This record gives sequence, C-alpha cells and structure tokens, in this order.
Amino acid sequence: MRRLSLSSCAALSAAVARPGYDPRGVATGVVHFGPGAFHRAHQAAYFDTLLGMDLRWGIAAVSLRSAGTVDALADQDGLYTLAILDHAPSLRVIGAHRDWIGPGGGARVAALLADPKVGVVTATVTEKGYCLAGDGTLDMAHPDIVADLRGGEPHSVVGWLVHGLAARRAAGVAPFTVLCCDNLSGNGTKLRAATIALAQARDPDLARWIADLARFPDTMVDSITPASDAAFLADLAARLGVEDRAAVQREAFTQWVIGARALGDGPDLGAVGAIMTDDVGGYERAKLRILNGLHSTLAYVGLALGLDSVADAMRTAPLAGFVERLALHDIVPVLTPVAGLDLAAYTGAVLARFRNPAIRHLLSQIAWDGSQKLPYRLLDTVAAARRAGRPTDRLAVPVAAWMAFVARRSAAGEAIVDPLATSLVNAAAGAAPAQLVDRLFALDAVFRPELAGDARFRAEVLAALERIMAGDIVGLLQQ
Ligand code: CS2
Repeated sequence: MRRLSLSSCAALSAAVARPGYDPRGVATGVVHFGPGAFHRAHQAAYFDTLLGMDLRWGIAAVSLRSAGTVDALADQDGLYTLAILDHAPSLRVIGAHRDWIGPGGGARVAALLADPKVGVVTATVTEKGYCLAGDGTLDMAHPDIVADLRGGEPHSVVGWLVHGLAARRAAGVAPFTVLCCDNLSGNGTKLRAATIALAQARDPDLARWIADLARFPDTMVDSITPASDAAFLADLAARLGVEDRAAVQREAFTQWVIGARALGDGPDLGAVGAIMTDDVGGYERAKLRILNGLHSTLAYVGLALGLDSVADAMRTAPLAGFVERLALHDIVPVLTPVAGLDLAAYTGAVLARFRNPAIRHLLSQIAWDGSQKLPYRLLDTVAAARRAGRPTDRLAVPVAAWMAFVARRSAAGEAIVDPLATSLVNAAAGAAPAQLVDRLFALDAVFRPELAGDARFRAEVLAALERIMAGDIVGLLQQ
C-alpha cells in the first residue's frame, strides 16, 4: 500500500481535512523535543492551524534517542493523520513538521537552536525527561546531567536548552521562548530553574543572561491521546487508502493554556485557540489534580479490578462513584479557585470525557511512570488536605492501589515502566504490606518529607492496601 506523502495526500477522499497552506512554503520556527503521540495530536495541531495564517512556525521534530517517529515522518514528507474520536469522528492531515531529526542529528539540532528564525522551543519528554529531583529542582546527580556537566554534545533536554541559549548569546541573538508541555505543576518555572542551574555550573554570566531574558511560561496542556496501536493504524489505512505510520488519535476536546504575553512577537497561539492567561497555575493545578489525579486513580484501582480501559472503569459503578466523590469532596475543596473556571462543572466535564465510548484509552498506559506522576496528581492534594485539616482516607486509596500495582507486577515478574522501576521492584521483594508501605514512603522522589513523616496518612494507605490485597476493593470504594 502507498504511504501518505505530499503526492498521495492530494488523492485522499474529500472528507479528510488537509493543511490549509502549502507545506513546501513553511519555514522552521519551532524546535520540538519528544515528538510522541501527544505532541503530534496536540501542539502540532495548533501550529498546523496557525500555519494557515503565518508560515513562519513550522516545527522541527527532534528525537535523538529513537528513530521510529522521525523515520516515519521522513518517509511521509512530514505528513500524518490526526483522527478525532468523538460522536462525529473526523480525520485531518497535519503538515506542521518540516524537519525531522533522529539519532546522530545533534549538529542539526544545535544549528536550529542557534537560528534566529527559531523563536520557540517546545518539549514533551514526559515528567522524567527533565531530570528533576523529588523537590522539583535539577538533579545534579542524574547521569544525563553529570554527562552534560562534562561538556560535549548534550544528553538531556535541559542540556540542549543551555547549549542553544549559549550559542545565541555568543552570536548576539535573543533567546527563544521555551514551552514545557508536560504534566508537571509549574512546568515552565521548574524548567527555567533547571536550565539556569545547569547554566550556572557552566558560566554564571550565561545563567544571568538566561534569567534576565529567556521566557519559560508555565503551560497547561490537555487532550486525551491513547497510544496509536496496530489496530488503529490498520483501520485508518483501510479508511484512507494509504498507509500512515505516524498517525495519532485523540478526543475532540483540546486545551492549551499559556502564560499571558509570554510569546511576545512569537507565534500567535492565542489566535488559534490557546488560552493566554495570567493564572496558568490555577488551570494547571486543577487539571493535574482533577483530570490526571482521577486518571491515575482509575488506572491503579481499575487494573486491580481486572479492567482494561478508562471507559470500562467508568462503566464500573462503584469506581465511577468513587472518583466523583474523590474529586468533589477531596480534591476540589483544597484547590484555589480559578477565575472563570467552575471546578465542579469542570469535574463533570472531565468525567464525561472519560466516558467517551469512541476512545479506548488503556489503563496500563496511564499506569506508566507512577513514581513521577503521583506527586503532582495526588500527593500534592494529600499535603494540601492535611494542611487544611481535612480527611485523607479516600485519597489514600489510589496511593495504596499504586502500591498494590507495584506488588502485583513485581510478584508476576512483569516489567514496570518507571524510571524508579529497580527501586520499586526491590521494595516489593518479599515484603508484607506494612513493609511495602514503609519502603515506598522512603522514596524521597515520590513522598516529600511532610508526607513521608505523616504517620496518619501512612496508616490510612496501609489499611487501604490490606483491603485491596484481600480482594475487598468494591467495599473500599464505598467510602
Ligand atoms: C494520562 C495523561 O497517561 C496519562 O498519565 O493521565 O496522558 C492524560 O491523558 C493527558 O494529560 C490528558 O490531557
């Protein structure tokens, strides 16, 4: 079967939307690290719309550690299909990627980062990709950071940012704006501090220049994007009549909230639907704690119940009722109100999105990297509830379910996808529930000191874990 490309695209059915511009006339103005499915389904769709008005903002997709996606983009002239899964499904070809750089392409990345026409650097490298310690600052002992401190071609994204900013400063070029598009609270603030910390170790004047001039706005990104599995790609090829190895699928809902005025004379993302606001933090916390907090809860509790997808979990009444109570009675009351955002209505909308029958979003996908996700998604709420003197027993359930997940997978000898996998497997080895809880609470990358020393929360987690292990999950969900 033919591949999707600039020439085969012209022959697609009229029902498939195509770029509203000629991709051949696009300049590269954005460098993106980590062109995984979420980037291709989310930020790239915004830039694709923007290119219809302003041809300066084509994207260079950088994936220096794995070739799969960039090879597929290269074979398809940078084109791929975005399938929107909703009541009325639709297909759209995205043409925003004009450069694709895989392993061995470091010199090209360096040249682009120094190019004055590149005004924005975006990143989706997942929580672990920023090499942060448990307190959210740059982990100077992380192997990639240790390597970056030695010099030479960077290993980490933070290293690349410093490298690129140093080149611009030396050439008298203004810094690019950095948009971190991962689910960390204060994502831009944290990435800015990490970049300055690495620059400081190299050249204090560079660190000061970055601190004074470079913008790292916080952002909130949202769109549910299940991984592109073989069944999706095969079904899509049958519908398109051409093969597309870079296709992605997502729900219709999409949101990108960016610190106001942060983009200056850069891409006008506000014109293509991004929300520009002074209160990104409010949106970000609400999204992380409600949507992502409930997602992780559905994942770990749902997997313990033998369920497969988010929609399946939402069809399981005790679990659906539990996450709703968790949101309304435990998470929302400790969130700071956000102007213009009704948190109860937001919760309702999130739960409706989880029920979307057109999407099969695997719980196992959400369960990845739990050690990195739990702090922002659930443990920040626990800490806030504790400070407010509110109960935390319901919040203990998803934390215990994560521990049960670790125990189950370790006992079965199944891999745990998590940068702390070795520590997790070691913690679970031969451990009774109380030992497992103690060993996992000792991971300071997960449990910050105020929670690690919280005997009451620890007892609540242990009680929930014992019930999960005894098979009394539905009983536990009644609270
Ligand atoms: C999910 C997120 O995989 C996960 O951990 O919770 O990817 C979620 O689908 C997105 O943040 C939605 O915007």
